[in-house]
Amino acid sequence: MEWSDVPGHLDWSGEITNLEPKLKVAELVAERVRDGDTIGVGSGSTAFLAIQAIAKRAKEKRLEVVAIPTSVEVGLACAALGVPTTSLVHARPDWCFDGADEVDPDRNLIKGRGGALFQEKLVMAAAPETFICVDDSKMVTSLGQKHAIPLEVDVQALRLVESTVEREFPVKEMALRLAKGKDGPVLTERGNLLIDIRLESVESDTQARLIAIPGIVETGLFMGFDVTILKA
Ligand code: ABF
Repeated sequence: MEWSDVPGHLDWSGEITNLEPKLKVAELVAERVRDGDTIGVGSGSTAFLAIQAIAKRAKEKRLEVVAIPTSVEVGLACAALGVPTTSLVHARPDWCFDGADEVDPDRNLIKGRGGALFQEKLVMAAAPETFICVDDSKMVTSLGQKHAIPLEVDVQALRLVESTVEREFPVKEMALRLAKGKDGPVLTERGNLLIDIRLESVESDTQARLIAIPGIVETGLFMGFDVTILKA
């Protein structure tokens, strides 16, 4: 399947990697749906396959579901699939599902490769139950092994945040995320920048110390959420 086949997808031309396990885990998510559920819907290819499976099951079994999307992109996919949407302003999810970039043995996560980390964290925080849909490639022994940690940063605070992070953390690499074609920075749905950082190590207080820096709006470290890992 090409990502360009995905209804509502705005800007991605690659193939969905590890499609088979992602399809299996999408079915596992769809099996959890009950009539009347309000579901927080994550972003990324695994979450997309899951909402696709949910839409199919809801249609077949005549289940009424409402989605709370974590990005414009997945909101458009919901619309294309005929799944009605609402927002956290109006409703709370009964449960939510999402993908991840890394999962450690304590179920801490790195997320945010797609830049939707702010809304993803809000929806996760609002949901009493969260399912993280991954394949084996996402499992790590400690966070930061494969992926950088995304930081969502206010535009005006870019230089301040860069210098503060350099001073206070053992930074291996730090890069402003650039748009495809590198003709400018990626802007999040909230109009913020993204900085991707690699640290020597991620400690239990790293999230708290990062979020305390003025100008960092949110980070892609999802630590201490009581999530259930769904793995095919
Ligand atoms: C979202 O999509 C992000 O938080 C995460 O970075 C990414 C995972 O994408 P995929 O399922 O395509 O690997 O969940």
